[in-house]
Amino acid sequence: MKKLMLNLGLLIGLCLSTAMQAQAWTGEKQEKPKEKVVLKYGPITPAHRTDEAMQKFREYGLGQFIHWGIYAIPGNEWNGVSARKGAAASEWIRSWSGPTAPKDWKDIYDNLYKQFNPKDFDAKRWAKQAKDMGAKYMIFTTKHHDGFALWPTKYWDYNISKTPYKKDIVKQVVDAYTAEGIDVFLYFSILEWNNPNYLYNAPQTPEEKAKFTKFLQYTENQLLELLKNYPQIKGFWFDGTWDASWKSAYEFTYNLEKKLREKHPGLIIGSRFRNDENLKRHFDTNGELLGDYEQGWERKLPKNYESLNGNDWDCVMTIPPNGWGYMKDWSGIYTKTSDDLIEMLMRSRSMSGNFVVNFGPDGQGNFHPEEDKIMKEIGAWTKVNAEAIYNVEHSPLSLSDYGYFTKKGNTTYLTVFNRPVNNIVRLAVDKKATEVPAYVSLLSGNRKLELKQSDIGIDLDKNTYYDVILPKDFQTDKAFVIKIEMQQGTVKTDKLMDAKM
Ligand code: JFZ
Repeated sequence: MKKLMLNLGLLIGLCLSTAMQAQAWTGEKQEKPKEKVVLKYGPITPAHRTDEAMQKFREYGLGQFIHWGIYAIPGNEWNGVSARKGAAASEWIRSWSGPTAPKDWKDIYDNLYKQFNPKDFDAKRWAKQAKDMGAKYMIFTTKHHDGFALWPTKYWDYNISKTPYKKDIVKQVVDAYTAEGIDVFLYFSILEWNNPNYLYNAPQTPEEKAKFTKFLQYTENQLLELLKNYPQIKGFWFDGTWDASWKSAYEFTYNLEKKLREKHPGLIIGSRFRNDENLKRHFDTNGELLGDYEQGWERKLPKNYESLNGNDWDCVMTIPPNGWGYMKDWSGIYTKTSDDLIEMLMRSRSMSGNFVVNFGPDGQGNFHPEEDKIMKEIGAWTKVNAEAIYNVEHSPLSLSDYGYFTKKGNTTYLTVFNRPVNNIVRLAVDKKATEVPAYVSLLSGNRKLELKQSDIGIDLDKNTYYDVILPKDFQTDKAFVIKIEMQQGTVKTDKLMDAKM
């Protein structure tokens, strides 16, 4: 039995990355059955909620994710040994095993909370920094897979009140960000590695069933506790919902989602909370989204707008390749630059999605110095280009190699990442379009730009072209936005004579 447990531990440890891959979201369109199947545990909310909370969600544009917990103490290494080449990413370090892992590692980890005392933690400073970056919402880890709760939960002793720090961290974060006008969503992992009542497989025996029922009740208690303690929150961001145990509890999870929504009108829940009775996650058996927005875009982006089927979505992104919690050492790996992140932000916005950048503060409550720098750089950019980022949506203009289009009413924005060598930005407009560019300017400095139609007249081309001339004296090393006012009108095309062939 002991050997089995050991093997299981090893297996879980080593296969976590593989397991994640098996989970990996492909972004492919969900297959729909020919005839709609009647489901008892399908979606609870309509496909495209039109209430105020959801309308605001669509306007957010940029978000901040924060992964913080006990794993911030090791910071992805222990006694000088980096876990980076092992199985575990930063916040997964508890699952470290194999020859590189310290002896009794899980035991060491499970006692680290006795040292958790972040003397520099200042939620107001974090919130101020997030606001300066331009974040309109934030997602905060209340409890990750290690089960440690950053709020003083009544339902499990392994929580912040048992650390030398003692004070409620979730409350400070919710209050400080809300005061800055940033909406707060709470990250919550269902899966718990060290909870004796948690099961990976679907419960079979009466003992297992009794245990898992206790676990489900505990989860419900904690979620209701969070809603009661922090009524300002706008939504939950669920994780760790992929195990067969949770999937088998679809009747319970359906009722729980209903309960949470009744207690908290307007609550936003993504597609990673529960599955239907056929164990379909994210999308149900009929291909309908389960939850209010598609929550599968983790460190990846949709290939195009059409593939999203009009669903709301957000993308959450790490700065290092993977690793959400604090990593002491950023050397030897590619870490995304503010330019990379701004590019992904605008790519997301051009497909009507939100983009959420993750930060992992250290054990004292400080961001990595590089994270401080990235926040500042993104902030400098979002300040100047706010109009093109917030409260905008996908534009029907043809995709462009210069950058990404976003749109609000009659105004279209082109964020240019690739500046043409001849300084002529050529916009393709369908010859049958009923709206055409009428006035263009540089968003930064509000400088009017020359616009002319260039109907280059290639046979079989459905488009005509509008040229925007960039002044040679306009120099920048960052992406910039061309603001295009569209006007009702039809396109004039030059046609001289068709050749006889
Ligand atoms: C999960 C966590 O395991 C991870 O530690 C982090 O908190 C992240 C935000 O969420 O990781 C996942 C979950 C789902 C997928 C990928 C990574 N997925 O569906 O592709």
